Amino acid sequence: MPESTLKQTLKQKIDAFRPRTQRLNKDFAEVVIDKVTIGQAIGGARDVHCLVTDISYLDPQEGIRFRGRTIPETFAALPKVPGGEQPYVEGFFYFLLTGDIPTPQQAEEVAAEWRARGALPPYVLNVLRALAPDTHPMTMLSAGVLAMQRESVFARRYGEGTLKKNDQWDPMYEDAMTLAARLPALAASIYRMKYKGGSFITPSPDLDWGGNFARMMGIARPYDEVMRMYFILHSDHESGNVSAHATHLVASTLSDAYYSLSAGLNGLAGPLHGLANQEVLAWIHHVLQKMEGRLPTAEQLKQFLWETLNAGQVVPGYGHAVLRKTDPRFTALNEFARKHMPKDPLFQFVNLMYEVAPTVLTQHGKTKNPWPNVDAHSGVIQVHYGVTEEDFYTVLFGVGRALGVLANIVWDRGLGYALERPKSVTIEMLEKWASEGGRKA
Ligand code: CMX
Repeated sequence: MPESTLKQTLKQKIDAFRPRTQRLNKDFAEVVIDKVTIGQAIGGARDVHCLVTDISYLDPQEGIRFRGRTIPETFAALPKVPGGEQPYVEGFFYFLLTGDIPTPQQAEEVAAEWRARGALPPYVLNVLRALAPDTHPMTMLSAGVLAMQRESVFARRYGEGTLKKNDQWDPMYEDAMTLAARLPALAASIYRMKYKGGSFITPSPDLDWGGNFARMMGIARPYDEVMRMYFILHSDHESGNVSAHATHLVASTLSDAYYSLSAGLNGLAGPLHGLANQEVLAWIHHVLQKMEGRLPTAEQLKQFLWETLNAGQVVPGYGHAVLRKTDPRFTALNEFARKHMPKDPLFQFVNLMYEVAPTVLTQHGKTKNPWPNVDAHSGVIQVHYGVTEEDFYTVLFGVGRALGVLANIVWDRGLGYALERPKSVTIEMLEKWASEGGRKA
């Protein structure tokens, strides 16, 4: 395959960045940028500044910026798929990797390359078929990704013993491109296998990545538009979230993209992370069942929220480890729903929750952020367009998240980021340092 504009541009960018990180590592390694507290050591390393990425940055008040651009700025700048309002996901991936807004031709070039690389090998379907029928779709996604590891270009070239450190990004890029290209077919095959009797739909040579995903799911327009937006919104949330961090951590051992993404997806499958979108729908259904199908009033919804909190459970879709305001991804989905499905009863439920839950969570007094995150909204849009199987929702999150974490591990290898290996201490040490008012150098 001839070297694409994307790959050439990426190579120039990596070469330009590499001396900057090398200089920081060599001349400024002792500069103190953060003090780790006992609370951070036992509290999940919150706010410890020890990961580096230029692909996105999450501000607690403002929310995510991709390559310096807010969500609305990103969507406005990217080239749109002809006949629609949403950008090419392929163009977004170009932007994540390079920081440059691609031309429509460059986005289409990636689209053509992903179409060429995108066929799911039959052995992957055999692996999925061998799993027990009640296997969760996230397990199927992770297993499907892992099954393809045998094709890793990175693992093969590393094994040949001739791969220089500065060249490691190249086979990582090749694996990332193949994996990204195949994810729509993998996810749609899981959906069709699990919920539609295993009747698969082939992709079209005329469609982009988002369009082909909708086609292979068997869902008519405007689901393609919904999913382009959805995948972009879920792609990247800087490096510290569990799915991004797990992918980066595993890749830091020079594991290839297949091993690394599979690990990240396993982290996404936790209810405090990506599984929350499934949990939100389950919670809504629980309330509607109790209400015999009627929408609750604000007062009734408050009671349901207190029941959940008093039972010691979290309210899914609310709170965030970094954000301290409404998640702009929630806002983007809400604006889309207001335009395209304003009368949908589940949309009305989401809006009622948005009115009521922050006050209840504030009164409850535990969470540092009583505002909704992306998972509070994403599922009801899926229901509206016919994807009612809520245990599939985290797979959709995973396909989107893959774009961000794959872009990150290409750059990890480009800049030669080190094996990740934080230091652990014992409780006894912490107690000693606590009694001495801190650790003496
Ligand atoms: N409902 C009830 N309690 C909550 C809460 C919620 N939505 N969010 C936080 N809390 C509680 C925490 O469980 C914690 O309680 P303990 O002190 O008893 O352990 C306390 O408030 C402080 O938590 P925090 O510092 O505000 O939040 P964390 O960084 O520890 O956790 C998160 C962040 C997202 C895991 C948490 O807000 C949560 O569990 N939310 C519900 C699940 C959810 O929506 N997850 C999706 C997040 C987005 C994503 O990754 O997809």
